[in-house]
Amino acid sequence: MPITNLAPIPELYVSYESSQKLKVEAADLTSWDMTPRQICDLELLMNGGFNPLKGFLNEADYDGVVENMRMADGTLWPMPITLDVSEKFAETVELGQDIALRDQEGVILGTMTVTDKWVPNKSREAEKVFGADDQAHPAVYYLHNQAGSVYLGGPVTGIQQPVHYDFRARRDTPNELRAFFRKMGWRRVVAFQTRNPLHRAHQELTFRAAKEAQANLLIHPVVGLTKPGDVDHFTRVRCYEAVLDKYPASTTTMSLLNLAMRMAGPREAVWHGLIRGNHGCTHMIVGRDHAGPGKNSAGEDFYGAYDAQDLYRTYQDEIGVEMVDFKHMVWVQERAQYEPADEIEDRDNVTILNISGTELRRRLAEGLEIPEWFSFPEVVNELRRTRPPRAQQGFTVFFTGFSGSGKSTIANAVMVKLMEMGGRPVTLLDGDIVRKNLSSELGFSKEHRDLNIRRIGYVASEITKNGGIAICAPIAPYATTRRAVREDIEAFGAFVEVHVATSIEECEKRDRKGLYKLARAGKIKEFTGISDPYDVPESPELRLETESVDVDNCAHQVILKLESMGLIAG
Ligand code: PPS
Repeated sequence: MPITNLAPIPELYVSYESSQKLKVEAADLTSWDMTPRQICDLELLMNGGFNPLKGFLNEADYDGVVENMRMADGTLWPMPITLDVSEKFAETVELGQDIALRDQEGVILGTMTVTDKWVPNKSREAEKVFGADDQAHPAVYYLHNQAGSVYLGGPVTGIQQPVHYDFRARRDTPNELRAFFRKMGWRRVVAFQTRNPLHRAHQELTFRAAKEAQANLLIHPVVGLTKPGDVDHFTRVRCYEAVLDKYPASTTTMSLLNLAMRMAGPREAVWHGLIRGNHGCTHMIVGRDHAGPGKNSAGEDFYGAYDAQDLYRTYQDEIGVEMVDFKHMVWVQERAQYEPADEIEDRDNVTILNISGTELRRRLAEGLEIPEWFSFPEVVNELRRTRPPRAQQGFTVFFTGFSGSGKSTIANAVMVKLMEMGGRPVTLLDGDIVRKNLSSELGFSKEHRDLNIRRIGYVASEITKNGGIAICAPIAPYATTRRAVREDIEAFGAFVEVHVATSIEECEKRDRKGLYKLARAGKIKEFTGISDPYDVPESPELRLETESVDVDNCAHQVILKLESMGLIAG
């Protein structure tokens, strides 16, 4: 395998002088405000992390990449790097036109000459790239619900890097890392890709991998976008810093990679290999279930545990970065050390210990002990600071149901009961309150309802993040919007969906506000349950039948649910 980490690789940036000029000129161009994912992609396009890509994929390259992981000229590339935009924006752009690419503050990071514009077949993309058109896969969900419907392709000219204010000293472009390796004389470098905090087992396995490959070690965590629900990168980087001290001096370094992961398992492993090659690494550790997205909607794994290793092996020579197989490390109590699970010959006579990710989260959530053989105390402290036990975290209770189902009444009762218990501030975001204070200009079209729910979700996520309790009680008729809100909130604390399952017949019979009568008479249009849809929640945390149960009992069921989830101390 060639030594790949010596010479600089091509970047898409123009010189400083040209960039100053271009920046002024680009201010007059039609501009696209990039999404967080596009900003990550653009950074790696411009700095050579996605070398040999010269821009967002054009249609021919996209087709090849989707179909068989090859660009039109045959180059291996497994992941579609596309500039998805809205139909409305696409209509304003002609082929051959230059557009400015802006970050979320409006800073122009680069320009793109649009050579291609097309409407992709997203289901095909999902099937081919992610293995299934199943929205349980986070990238498939993103593709169908967040990505724009038109793709633009064309070469990019880089003006400036996205600005990062955090951990600046730990961020390196591929060429900066290459220069560092050259300076240090590191010819063989094994990369460890990660989106999780490192514990003792990881430290052992990475150290062993480096020894086996007779290489230096690069801890190369992803700090762009990872899987929804992951530990935030600020916490993780503080944890990594603590673990770095545990390696022998000057064998190991760490650099942060602003990659937006897709959780595409096997294809993602090949992509990670190419990216690490660009960053000057000669080896990469590929583990069990590398970049796995979790379970599909039938409850099965999307990919086989070793599919990523198999695909990587097939393309290893072309990738140019040698794979180091991950060893499953376990703690052998009698010998007080980590050993590769498959090398323990006396396994019947020794005690083998391991703590799974799920068990770790449970212990953190419940404030239970995490033994020193499992993780370094500094790492555990950081994790506990970010994730206090559940009974001290913020959370959101999200009631959904028809108008007149009893949401507001039950939500009020729950609020009062929680306030009686004390400990955390409680905010009620009732449908009516929100429509008066946050969404007074909105009506009841799908677009407006979605906006209304996203606003509620945003406020609730802020409350949750800051340790409070948010109680929401809108109709929230659309499942996809409820799911999006769930994702936003679960980044900070629990999301407890409560379906107030009063039937439409019963709501209409009660008709407390007289609205159903008006809806039947056609005087209120788009009325949920009468002339507008309601997606019944498939698996809410709690479903309340209200027809023969009084309000106090319904509220009590919610409190019991919160207790059983560990959100309030028993
Ligand atoms: S949504 O769909 O979640 O944005 O709705 P929400 O903000 O909860 O507002 C629902 C309240 O608005 C009144 N109302 C209507 N509801 C449904 N459909 C239509 N067309 C409509 N027009 C007005 C109604 O009183 C709802 O109040 P609740 O508290 O649910 O009874």
